[in-house]
Amino acid sequence: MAKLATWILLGTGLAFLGQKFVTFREKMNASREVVPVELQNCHLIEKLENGSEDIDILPSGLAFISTGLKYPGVPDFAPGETGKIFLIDLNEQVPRAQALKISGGFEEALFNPHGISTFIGKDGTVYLYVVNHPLLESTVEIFKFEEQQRSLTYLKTIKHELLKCVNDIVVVGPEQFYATRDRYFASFPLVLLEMFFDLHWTYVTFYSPSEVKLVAKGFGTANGITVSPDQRYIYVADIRDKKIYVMEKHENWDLTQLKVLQLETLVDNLIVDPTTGDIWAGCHPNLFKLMHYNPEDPPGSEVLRIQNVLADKPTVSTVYANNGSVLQGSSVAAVYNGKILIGTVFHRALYCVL
Ligand SMILES: [Ca+2]
Ligand SMILES: [Ca+2]
Repeated sequence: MAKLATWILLGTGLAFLGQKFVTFREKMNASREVVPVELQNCHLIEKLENGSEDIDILPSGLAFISTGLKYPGVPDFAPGETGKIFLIDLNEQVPRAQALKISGGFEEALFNPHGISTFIGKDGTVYLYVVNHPLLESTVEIFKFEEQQRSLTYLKTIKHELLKCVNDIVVVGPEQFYATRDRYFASFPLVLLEMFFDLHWTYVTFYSPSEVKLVAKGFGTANGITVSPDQRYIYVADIRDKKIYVMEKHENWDLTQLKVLQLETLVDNLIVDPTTGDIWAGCHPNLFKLMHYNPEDPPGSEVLRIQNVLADKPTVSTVYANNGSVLQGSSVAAVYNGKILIGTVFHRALYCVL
């Protein structure tokens, strides 16, 4: 009798794990092959060969790009190289990428930039906030952009108990920002378990020098975050659940959920076009391929444009999709004046005229 009970228990356990694995593969879109959608007049940008995970474009057309991300579970083709912030002027006929020098005593040897966000002060000073993972910890670095010299001056580092495993940030005031946590556990085997068992333990934090608090929780893997042009709504991507949350932002910085968009692809970073309010999303058509990198069958890229996000039926269109033959692991797409810049987690960056 005891033996039978053991077999039943074992069988149930295996069936449970098998079901979890099937669900995990479905969530990662493991069987999905991307249907190509081409753009005209595209070229890969020279010097950006080691990731371009996040992009932020100033109203003047200058784009900041974070490169060289090292992150558990992500391929790394340049193990010895430290991360950098590059600048591209999208007004140029053939935009060139230039690495920004950093002054002010910043420890560049440990620079591992991830999500970024710009903020323009009342006096016109441009600040660049960067999620950094020195030794795989999480900090937020604040730099001042020196436009004449095309360089960054390091100002300060922010660390906080509620700023762990940070993926992206959006700055909403002087030293005030929202940040996403993309995993509960820091070590990669535990992250896999977290995904495998579909835990929803990640969240959004609001940070200011006087108050730090959780403002939204229960995400599978909170990832990209941005704000609407009128500053009323915060958009949060849950990459694992293939969702974009529209959150209402209140005077006390709390967020309440207004609506959720269910998509069919794994959404990474979000950028809002300041002129139209459209959301541009860098997406992973098949995240399984990114996590089990195989150069013979690489992960693809996909860019979505979401128009009228507040309407009953927003328009979602695929602007670009590639099976990895050109661009692998797209994480962000930003537009400026009829041009688009598509960045990736670990691969190259593509520039196209729309
Ligand atoms: Ca960002
Ligand atoms: Ca991201």
